Amino acid sequence: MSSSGLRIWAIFAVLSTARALFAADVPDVPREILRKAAHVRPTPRQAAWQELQYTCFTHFGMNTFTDREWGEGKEDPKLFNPTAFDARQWAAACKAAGMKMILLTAKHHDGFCLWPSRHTDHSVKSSPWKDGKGDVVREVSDACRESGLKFGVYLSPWDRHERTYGSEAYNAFYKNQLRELLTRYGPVVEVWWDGACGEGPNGKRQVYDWDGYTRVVRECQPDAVIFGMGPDVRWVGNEDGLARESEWSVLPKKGPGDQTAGDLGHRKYLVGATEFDWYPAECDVSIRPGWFYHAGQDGQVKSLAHLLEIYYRSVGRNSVLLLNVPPDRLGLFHENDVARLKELRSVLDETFGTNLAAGRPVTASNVRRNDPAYAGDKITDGNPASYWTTDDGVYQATLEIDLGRPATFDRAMLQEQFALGQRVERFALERWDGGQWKAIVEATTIGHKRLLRFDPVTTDRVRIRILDSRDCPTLREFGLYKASPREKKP
Ligand code: FUL
Repeated sequence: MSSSGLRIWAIFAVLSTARALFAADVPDVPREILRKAAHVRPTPRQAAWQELQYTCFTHFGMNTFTDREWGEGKEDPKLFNPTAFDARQWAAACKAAGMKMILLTAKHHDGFCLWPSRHTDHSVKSSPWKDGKGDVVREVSDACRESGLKFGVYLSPWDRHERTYGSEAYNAFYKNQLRELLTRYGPVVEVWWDGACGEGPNGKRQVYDWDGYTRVVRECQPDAVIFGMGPDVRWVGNEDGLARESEWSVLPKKGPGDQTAGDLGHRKYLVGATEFDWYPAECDVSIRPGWFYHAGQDGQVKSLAHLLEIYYRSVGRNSVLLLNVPPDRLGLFHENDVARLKELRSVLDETFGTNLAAGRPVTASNVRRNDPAYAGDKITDGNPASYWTTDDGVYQATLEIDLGRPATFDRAMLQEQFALGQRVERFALERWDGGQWKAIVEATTIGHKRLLRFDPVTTDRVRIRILDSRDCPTLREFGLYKASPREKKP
């Protein structure tokens, strides 16, 4: 065989092995099951939450004053005294960072309440702060409303202070606290229930009335999603802020079992499934090593490069990013954290400020019923309500985008019309090199948003190839960008 013949043979062998491996990995799931999964939709509250994209977690409370991560519940309320507390400073920093919500630890595991609860004295009302007349939840929720941010609450189910914990009476106590938080402070868009409990082998055991708690949330704040032990939003499975390479919002019913497992919505879990849930992922991570403020960590605020990595692998992988910024003992976001948030924002704005595909004509291989309402250029019109889709039974398609002139880019953004379901399993991006189409990058899921990074490419035409979709694919928006020089190489 000639050397060029050998090369062709080798390429062919590699390609067939790759195809065989993919086929072995992807079981044959009947099309009706795939279609059923593809048609599971988010509830309006889940869809609204998904659009927030980038949100702020604030761990603030007794631990801020004891330099701990988990309090014991025996702390003296007199320790809580943030001398320069200013929730507007938090809100201003979040707003400038482009975050859309503040989710506050109204009560952490130590049981100390940041609002004057009628159901316990272990709260701000027993502290010297504002002579016991202060209410952190009030001030933060007001500051959010004033600056156009949404507001969410973390109410720890595990409570190391409350004496009824471990008995049925605690469920009533917890519901009463929920009711206070959800009726006194205006709209709440997310309620956070974590599953942590460090009671140990001889510790108290609480049988939580999750269904009862859920009913209280639905009754008091029907638009709020419930995270974690609740039905609406799932923990991504790590505290590093990173979603999976393939992050599905549709999972077989009964939950994912092990939330830390890989590729939870993969076809292999769909075999034999008959019911599905929309159960999207949220990525929680702290900007510092701890969730609470520790002065000793002032020099350990995550770097710009680290935060960018998190952003691309959370917001850019069909998840919502919940980035924790812990206020200090003064009751303020620390200047180092504020500066880093600002830096991140300016780099993201620089990268995503100019979409080189905006308004450009798109030719699609298939358009549903040939109806211009679903035409290819709906993906470059900047209108999130419009989208491209195909006829039923079409699971592969191509969309060619004419950039009009050679453009250089190294970032791409794709969105499905996720309110209709999540469908795309695999797609590729290609560039026209003047004579033929060349691969840029291949990836799996899209969902609400997929961000891709690759080496700079210069071309005047790009092509999206939908390689596999559970039902007729949809695309809502598409973008091409040149990364800010302040971004390091991927
Ligand atoms: C965990 C808690 O135990 C940590 O303290 C922190 O609040 C984190 C976000 O959730 O379950």
